[in-house]
Amino acid sequence: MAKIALITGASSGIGEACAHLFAQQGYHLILLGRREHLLEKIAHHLADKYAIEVKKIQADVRDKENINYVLETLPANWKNVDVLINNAGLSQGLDPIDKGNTDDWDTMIDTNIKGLLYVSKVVSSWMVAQKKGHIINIGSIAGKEVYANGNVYCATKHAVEALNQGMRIDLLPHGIKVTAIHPGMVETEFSIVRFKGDESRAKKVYDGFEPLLAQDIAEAIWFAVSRPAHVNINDMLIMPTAQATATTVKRD
Ligand code: NDP
Ligand code: 8X3
Repeated sequence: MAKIALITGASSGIGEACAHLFAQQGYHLILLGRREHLLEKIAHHLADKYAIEVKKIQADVRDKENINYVLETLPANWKNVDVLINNAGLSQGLDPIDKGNTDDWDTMIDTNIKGLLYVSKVVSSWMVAQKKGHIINIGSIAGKEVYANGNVYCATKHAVEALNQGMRIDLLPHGIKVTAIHPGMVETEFSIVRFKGDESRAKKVYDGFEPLLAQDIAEAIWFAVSRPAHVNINDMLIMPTAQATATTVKRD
């Protein structure tokens, strides 16, 4: 059987770009996300175009019981996951700590940290059993720096950075590779989600410079995954050329 990649947050942005690139490389795919109609469209297109098998999992990574259920009830041959891309994540709001919305904080913490952990626990146990695998954790420049009003989102991505290191240590005896990919600004649905559907505010984030494309990040992930067995990329920080730090951007 061809190799299998499980991608969380595969319905848009970086996850969708990874689905395309891994399909092109002949991987079978497990695509996880909440918006089933988007997963369906992507799965249908990729299965047709690349003659691969695609399983869709409509699920919310925050729902621990359901994540355990949908993953553990996969057919045995689909549990031979070679690559897990922990990509599902989001930011909600951009406010100082005294004005933050605590529901938004819960959503970010539950998705970016706890959701990533729920998926990783199940899939890493399969990888331990098969003594191989590669986990890619999508962090952020926000996991390397803290910027004004980024408080809780930055904290979740710093947590991803810590978990990435912890996973690498714990899974070392089992021959499992662990890599963090930390993007700077990528134009996806990220800012639309952060600003709760305010598309004009979201658009302004990328005004006057060329942001990264989701495809740029997918290619970096593929670079990490396609290294020889003795090479692991621990960590990659990838920025638009016009962005020097989280908030230092050269705009026209
Ligand atoms: P998008 O909003 O385009 O994609 C986010 C994906 O995550 C969607 O597929 C969404 O699917 C999924 N998702 C969100 N919440 C959940 C949930 N509870 N359960 C399952 N899936 C969920 O943004 P990006 O592609 O940019 O974001 C991907 C990752 O990259 C995130 O972790 C983000 O933090 C990170 N990142 C993004 C940067 C950027 O500038 N864009 C920079 C640095 C890091 P659905 O809504 O269908 O569930
Ligand atoms: C998303 C990038 O702009 O919030 O992780 O630092 S940003």
